[in-house]
Amino acid sequence: MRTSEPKTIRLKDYREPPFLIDQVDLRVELFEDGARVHSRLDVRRNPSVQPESELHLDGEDLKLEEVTLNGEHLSASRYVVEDSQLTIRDMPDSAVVGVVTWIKPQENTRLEGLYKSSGMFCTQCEAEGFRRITYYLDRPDVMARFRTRIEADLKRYPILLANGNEVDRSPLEEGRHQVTWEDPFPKPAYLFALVGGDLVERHDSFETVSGRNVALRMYVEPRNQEKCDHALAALKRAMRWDEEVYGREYDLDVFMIVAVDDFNMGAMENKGLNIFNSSCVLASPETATDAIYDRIESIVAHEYFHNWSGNRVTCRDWFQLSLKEGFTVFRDSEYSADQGSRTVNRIDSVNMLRTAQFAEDSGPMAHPIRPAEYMEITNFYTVTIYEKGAEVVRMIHSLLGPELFRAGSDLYFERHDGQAVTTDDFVRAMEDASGRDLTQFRRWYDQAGTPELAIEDSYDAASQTYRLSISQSCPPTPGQPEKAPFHLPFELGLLGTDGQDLELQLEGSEPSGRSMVLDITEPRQEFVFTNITARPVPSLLRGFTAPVRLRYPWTRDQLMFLISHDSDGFNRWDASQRLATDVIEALAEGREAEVDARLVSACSALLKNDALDPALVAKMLSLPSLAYLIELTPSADVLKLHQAREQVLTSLARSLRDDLHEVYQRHPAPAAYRYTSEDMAARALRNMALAWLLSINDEQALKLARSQYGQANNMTDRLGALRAVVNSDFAEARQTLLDDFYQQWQADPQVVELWFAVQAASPQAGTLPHIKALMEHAAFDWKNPNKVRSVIGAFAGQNLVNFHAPDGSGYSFLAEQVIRLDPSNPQIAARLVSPLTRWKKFKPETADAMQRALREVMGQPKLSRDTYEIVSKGLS
Ligand code: 0A1
Ligand code: ZN
Repeated sequence: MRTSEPKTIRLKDYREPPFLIDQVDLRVELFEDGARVHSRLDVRRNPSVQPESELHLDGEDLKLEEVTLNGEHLSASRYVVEDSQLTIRDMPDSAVVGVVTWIKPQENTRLEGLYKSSGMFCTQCEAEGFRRITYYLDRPDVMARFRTRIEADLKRYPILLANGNEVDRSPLEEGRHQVTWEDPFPKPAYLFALVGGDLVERHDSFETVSGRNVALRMYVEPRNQEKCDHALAALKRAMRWDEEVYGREYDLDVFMIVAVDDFNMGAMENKGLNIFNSSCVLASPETATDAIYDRIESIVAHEYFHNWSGNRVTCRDWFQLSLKEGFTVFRDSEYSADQGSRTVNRIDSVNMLRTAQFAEDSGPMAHPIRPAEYMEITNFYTVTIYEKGAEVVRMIHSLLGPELFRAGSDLYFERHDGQAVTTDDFVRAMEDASGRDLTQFRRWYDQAGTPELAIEDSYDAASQTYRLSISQSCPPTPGQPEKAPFHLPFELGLLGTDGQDLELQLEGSEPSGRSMVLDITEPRQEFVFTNITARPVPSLLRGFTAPVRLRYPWTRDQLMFLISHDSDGFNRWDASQRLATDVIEALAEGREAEVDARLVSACSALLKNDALDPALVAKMLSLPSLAYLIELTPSADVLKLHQAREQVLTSLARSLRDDLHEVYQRHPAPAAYRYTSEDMAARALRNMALAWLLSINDEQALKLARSQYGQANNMTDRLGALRAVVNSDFAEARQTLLDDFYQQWQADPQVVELWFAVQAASPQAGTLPHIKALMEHAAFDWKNPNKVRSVIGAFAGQNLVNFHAPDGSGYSFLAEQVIRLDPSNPQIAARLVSPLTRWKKFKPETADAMQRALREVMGQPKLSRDTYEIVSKGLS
């Protein structure tokens, strides 16, 4: 057991900083055995708070070499160095504080602060990494101008980068050189970045709406030069989109992107110098799948959009994280929707929200999008802060409509440019610009949990009225037993017997079109629609206008009707998922023995439907994931759900075998790879057909898979074939293709990660002994988060049948790996352990075994604050 509990930080304890920093001058000397950081801070007392005589600067794992005040050495009696802070006594009203520290980037396995990754120096300062570089007021409401001079060996590190614009460079003695950067925009330290390495530079440029020319540069290791085109193209599209949709222009002369292999998260929005995990920015058709292309498109846009939503206007404190993350995810998802199919995009976001965020919201780590407390802030970069945060902004967009929302965002940026603000400031700008009262709506920011909407309806033929009643409730979450009602937009339509949307007219109101948005504010509300000549089929919560669970007693026939007729593409897909879920649950619970023929006929019709967007067809045909089915089921029995799902899959594949072969032939691969919605949809459908056919060990499909694997000119098709074979019973073919794949791609770390993940996530290939063997593989590397994620993360997060093996071996395996990783990279260890904290979702024996594994982790003497927080909350 850890001897002391980490401190809990609370929003209610927020105080303005007692000191402010106007200017930071850094001189960073990079060496082979460490780095010396000389820092000069222009510090002054904050006039708006009670004066304090001591200045406390944050610092971790630093070796302090010197402290000066206004250029004078400070005597030992004037300062105190402790574990995580440097205190300067008798601070004058203003002074230049000079600090020299020595750090060891080479030994930094946490990947926070300054570290080395494949021979290059780089930084990650969000959330509290800057204090691992030098002593500082490391909090987002302290905003300063930074000037950064980097010195290093010219041959090893010809490229030296920092935020802002380059202002000076010169050679130095002993083969060294210096480059100096100046960032004119005041920023919190979490946006600081520095890079030093032997990198190649890809140039491009962008002319902004006002005619300024911005140099775009991408820096990668030489072997990756051919993998930059997609990110650069996406960047230019995102820059234009932000001008057109939000009126936001870029503000520096240069915008830089750097790719690094070792990175804890996806990417980071450092001012003018975005740093990316290689897997989220590098792509070529041969090495990256369509899903990766999409991911890059959205992450490049996301980081770019932060330049306004995050950098120009930043967060006052870390409780406000969703201010920048929720808004920026909303912005990037709208951007992505504008690039391809809006419906398919929405389906992907909702799928992930309902699987991962709803699970988080019903577990021990449930927190509001503006949490009230935390132990370790890096644990709060969650699907709740990001994805639910984005849904909350989306609801404001739906309630206000696009014009007033834009007016609100204009006001927000104008009013708060250069400030560190709160989610409340954001909502207030929306209110002020629109005249709408969002008082009740604000509950979304401080109440956790997923609201449930129970819908009842009745039709009265005599009065030709249709009555809909909507009741809302929200289950308790840790520390919040009772919830007040939420304000949410609820879009709906009513389908007549011919499948057409009916004209909607609420009693006592004017007609309001064929789809309308209701304002839900009360625990229970009733709506009466008039002039309805026959009982309609309701299409509820169109486009998923609110992040809620919807309960309505749909019959399978109603769902079939929606699948074929709903004018809302999202709800068509949703109906297909509800139908499949209902069928799978009935089998798992033993209420039915055979797969309902209606599901087969719905799928058959979809396969033959060439009027619908093939991308939507592919989504509708995808069965709900096991993770989603678990999320829906109280006291889940993983094996039973998995078997029922497999039964549905194989029975569909058997009944539709000919149709699947036909679909496969109807969507042949074009001669050259194109990243277009049309081609991606064809690949999705083709690979889905292949996977279904291989699930029934279809010999002919194995031939198709082998030849697709051999001839593919892109990674989507190659990996699609490989995955289908790996997940089939063709053990020999599986091994042959896996070996061949590794042979061919072993020099490319991103592709090797795909190779690991395909095996680790496979119910067939990813049994525990095989996972252990993968961890012994030469390409596995404990220091590289992507490798850890692609093997251990994929096993515990995606390979649910094997992870939940009834003997509990998956759980103790995971506990062991978390214990092993925690001392070197606590951030990743804490993320890895989280599947074990979901024990309440499972049947009692499973839950017990999961808790035992958690207790094993908890028993470790030196657990990090990161892992301690997740595990201790997970056990409560
Ligand atoms: N702000 C980045 C993601 C990020 C978050 C935390 C990090 O370290 C704890 C690193 C990156 C984004 O939203 O893209
Ligand atoms: Zn972000």
